[in-house]
Amino acid sequence: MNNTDMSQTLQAAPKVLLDDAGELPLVSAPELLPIRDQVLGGKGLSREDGQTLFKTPHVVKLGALAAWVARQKHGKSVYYVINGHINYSNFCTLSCAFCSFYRRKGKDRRAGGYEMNLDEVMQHAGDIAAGGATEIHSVGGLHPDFPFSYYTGMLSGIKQRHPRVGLKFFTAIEIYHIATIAGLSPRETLIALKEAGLDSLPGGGAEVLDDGLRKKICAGKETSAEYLDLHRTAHQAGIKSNATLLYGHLETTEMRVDHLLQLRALQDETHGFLAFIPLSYHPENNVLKVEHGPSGFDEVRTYAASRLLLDNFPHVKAYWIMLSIPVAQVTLAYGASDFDGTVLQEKIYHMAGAQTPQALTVKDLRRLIEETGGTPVERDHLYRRIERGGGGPLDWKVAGDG
Ligand code: V47
Repeated sequence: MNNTDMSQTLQAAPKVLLDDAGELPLVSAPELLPIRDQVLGGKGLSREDGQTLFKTPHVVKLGALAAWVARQKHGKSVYYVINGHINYSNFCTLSCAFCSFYRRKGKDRRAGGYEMNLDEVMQHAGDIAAGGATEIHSVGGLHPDFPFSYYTGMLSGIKQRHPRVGLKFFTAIEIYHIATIAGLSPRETLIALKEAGLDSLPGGGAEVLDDGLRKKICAGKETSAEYLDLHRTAHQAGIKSNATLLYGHLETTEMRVDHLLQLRALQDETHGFLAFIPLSYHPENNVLKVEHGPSGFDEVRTYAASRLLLDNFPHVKAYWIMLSIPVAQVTLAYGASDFDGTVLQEKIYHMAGAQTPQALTVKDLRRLIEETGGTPVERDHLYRRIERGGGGPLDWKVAGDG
């Protein structure tokens, strides 16, 4: 394309492509022009386009394009949730190389193994709900001897006490584990858990959907197809979910692109994913020999590439706990439209060396969003808008569809 053609294309493009300073983004990134045209035309990007996203030196321009996509989907709204985490136990029958959280029950010489009984779980849930949370996120290790009733009891006990709070519980591998304990199929297990109070599934455990790499970093975990199948089954059972990518360790860019395309294909089939969360690898206190996690540059690139490739996902989530607060804030200019939440009591990343605080206040979350020019919108676990009254933390109601 010569310069005259290019300026005609740009003039014909919608005004919203102009950035705040009135300048045309992407003019000096020729490799991104066909990608921009595809995005403008609403066409899904190809595997080759995906490679370009991860290789282009024009990361800032990539970010502008991804931010434009987020704007088209959500305007200036940036979502956040008042939530808390309950990591009910870190005893696990697996020993994933990247994981700093797990301990082998009775076999681990390291300190720090723990398990909560149901009273303790209820206590934590009560604390989280009393702070006005609309969502509880709960995951744990594959515990060697908790019975099925532990998992159903956790859900039904919390639901009974806090019926309005959304319960986003259990990764795909936990569901498989619980199914084995229960002697049920994964589908039957999901239905039983839903009846007990399960509302949605978090996206954890996807790691990288490449079975060769999975053997190295998470041997014994479900295969890529099994991860996808569990989410498919959940969506078919009316349970929405998220998806993740653990990046910045041994994976290649081809694997990252392939991972995103597999998720996009499943989303085309089920429309059951709410958000995608890129999880940057934290290298401390585990056995995966990688000198350092991804650079800030790689982090924002991965956010932008994810936003552009996953055109059918409503949200890309900036999980500030592992990004650091400043980088999380910057991802809002690279396609992220959700800042996650207050995240009381998170353990997985803090055991892997995350230096972020244990929780953020709503005031901080809103300020961080406003500083980027975004409009903070409180959401629940299904991205419905929450309205708060002046009657204390429990004075909230679902006000609309986001
Ligand atoms: O499954 C474990 C990852 C995940 C490390 O769905 C690590 O809303 C980096 O999935 N370095 C758990 N990552 C967290 C997770 C999540 C977080 C926030 C929101 C949502 C959501 C999901 O963390 C694990 C694993 O993939 N992880 N160890 C580590 N050293």
